[in-house]
Amino acid sequence: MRLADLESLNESFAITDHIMFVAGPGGLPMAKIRNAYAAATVSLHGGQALAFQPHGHEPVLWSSAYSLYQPGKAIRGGIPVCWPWFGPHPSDPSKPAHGFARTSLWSVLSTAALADGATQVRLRLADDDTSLALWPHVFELRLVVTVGADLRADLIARNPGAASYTYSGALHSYFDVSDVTAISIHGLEGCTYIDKVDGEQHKVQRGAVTIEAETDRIYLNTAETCAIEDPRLDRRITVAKAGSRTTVVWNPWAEKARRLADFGDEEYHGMVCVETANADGDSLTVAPGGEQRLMAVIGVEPII
Ligand code: TA6
Repeated sequence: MRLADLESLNESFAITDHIMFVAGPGGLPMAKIRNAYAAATVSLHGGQALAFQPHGHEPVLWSSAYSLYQPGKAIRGGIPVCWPWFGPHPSDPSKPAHGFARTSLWSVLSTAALADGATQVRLRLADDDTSLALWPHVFELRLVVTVGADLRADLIARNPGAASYTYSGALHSYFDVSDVTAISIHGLEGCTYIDKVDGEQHKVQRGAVTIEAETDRIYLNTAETCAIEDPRLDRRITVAKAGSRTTVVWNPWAEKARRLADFGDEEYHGMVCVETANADGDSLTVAPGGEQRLMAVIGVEPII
């Protein structure tokens, strides 16, 4: 982004002791947030929270050291916005996986220093020739990121058009863990899930989720808060949600990590995705003039 554009962003939206806009890796425009509670980074490329670190804690969100910070490429880490489809396009494999929102440049609607000391930034993405060529619907997407002791992300899908549209998607959150084989994920006990690394079989989760191999599961019919327990960091990362009936757990493990250009061969040891999704049968329809909201609230607490 040109310096003049950054200067304009800061003139309009910077708030002392809360938020300012900088050129991040690859020159991509980013909001740097720092307040009494935490530090965070939100990329305008992709509308993507990239970092969240409450003061006194280790980083909560994970990003790959091999991310490609380039227009048209998704950033590997943070909370990618998968929209208006989750995973491969339902019928056209030539279209980008997880939709186009995470590779588009979002604009800033507003910033605010909230009464409780949190910082809020509101981003917007709307249809253009590029999106219409991929998905023939007018839309307005808003992402509201609120940074306090927790990180809250609200993804609001609006329909300014005259016909309904149906979408799937996710807040595809990447979390930083000490060692993926040392953690356990709670909140999904007893849930049915689609095991995408075992023939899309439907299985039932017995006990907490633990990870010892490539893991790619869509948990169905769950609105539960998940907790990633990480004894080696003496912390529990909580992921609460609203507007979502599916939760996705993913770790690529060694072989898939090696195949991904923007994922270090050994990075899979230190991350796990717990995604707040509208995936599989959890697609949503927005009537003309209507909206749907997907929300995730990410917190961190000691394990006591
Ligand atoms: O997290 C679920 C998933 O759909 C996995 O199947 C894997 O493809 C992952 O998303 C990452 O997708 P990406 O397109 O970002 O490489």
